Amino acid sequence: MKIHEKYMARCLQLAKNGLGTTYPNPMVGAVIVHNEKIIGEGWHQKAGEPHAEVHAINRVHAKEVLKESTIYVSLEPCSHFGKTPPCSDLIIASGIKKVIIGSVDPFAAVAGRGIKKLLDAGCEVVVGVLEEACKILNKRFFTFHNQKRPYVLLKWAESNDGFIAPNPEDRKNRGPVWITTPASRQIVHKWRAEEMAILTGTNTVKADNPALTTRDWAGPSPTRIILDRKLRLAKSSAVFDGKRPTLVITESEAEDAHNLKYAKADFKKDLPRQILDILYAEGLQSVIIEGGAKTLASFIEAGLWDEARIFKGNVNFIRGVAAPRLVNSTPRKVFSFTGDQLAIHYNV
Ligand code: AOF
Ligand code: ZN
Repeated sequence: MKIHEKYMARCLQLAKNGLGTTYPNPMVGAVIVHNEKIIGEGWHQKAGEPHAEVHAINRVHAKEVLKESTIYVSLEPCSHFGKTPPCSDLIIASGIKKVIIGSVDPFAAVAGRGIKKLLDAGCEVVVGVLEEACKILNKRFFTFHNQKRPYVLLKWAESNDGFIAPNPEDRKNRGPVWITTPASRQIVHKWRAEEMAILTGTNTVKADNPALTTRDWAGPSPTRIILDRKLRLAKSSAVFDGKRPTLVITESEAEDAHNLKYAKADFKKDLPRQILDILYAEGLQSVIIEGGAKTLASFIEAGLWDEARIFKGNVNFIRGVAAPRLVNSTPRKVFSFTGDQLAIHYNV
């Protein structure tokens, strides 16, 4: 492996220590190298706390060697006064002359200004080392700032013969239907804990009465986004239990209440786009869409999705609600889980 890639890979490794705690900030790692030895390392741990570069510089004992050292950082050093002062100023003041950067920061307050500051101060700057990996690590942050919308994940389970739910008649006759095994519920709850929002449509709330929480996984529950065009969903639905922040998207008027907010949209046209605009305005950097078929299909048709996670079970439904079909799936990511490793349970 080439030398820059080697140290940038270490930055990425360090950055991942911030998984789940840096939001809404990205995960960032930094490494300081002197005579081919790492003399300081750091990562951004929590929004409001020092950035990766600050920790790395603080870890160097012999500050006088900084002027002969190189700093590697997975994201462009910042140029703005946010909750903390600019890292590019700190690097310049430390005497470091060589800065190797993974990716430009898409955040509008930085977006190249950190690099400019460093160049203006006479630093040698290299940009784009392991760039793709740096962007993938913070895919939610990059999508949010570059595309002005949250990162969109689609999730569903389908029967072996391609149905997302059995026919309502069969549901009555057959009782509970499992697409795969119970272990999947835990995986799904882990996934929910990794996202900022979880969205489901009216029919799914009616049919399954899901709570959309992470009760089988130790992690935060995302904000629930519920589509309820005419506000006809039962107030007793689990999603309206008031225990988690919940945002209802509707055409009707309603008063906000504890943990319950309403946002208006026109359901007749470009609904997925409007939904993502609402989530962007709320500062939500990602959303996992857990059906049903109609809601999933509307995002697929609009091309507004980034990743799909599909469980394929062994059971056959013969008839039912057809699973969504992915169109234009490149360059998006599609993960399929087959066999009995994962499960989705349909309540009846
Ligand atoms: C860096 N190094 O380790 C991180 C950066 O409010 P603040 O001061 O924490 O600034 C947050 C912004 O700083 C964030 O949106 C992103 O653009 C950048 N994050 N920058 O130089 C870091 N975490
Ligand atoms: Zn910074």
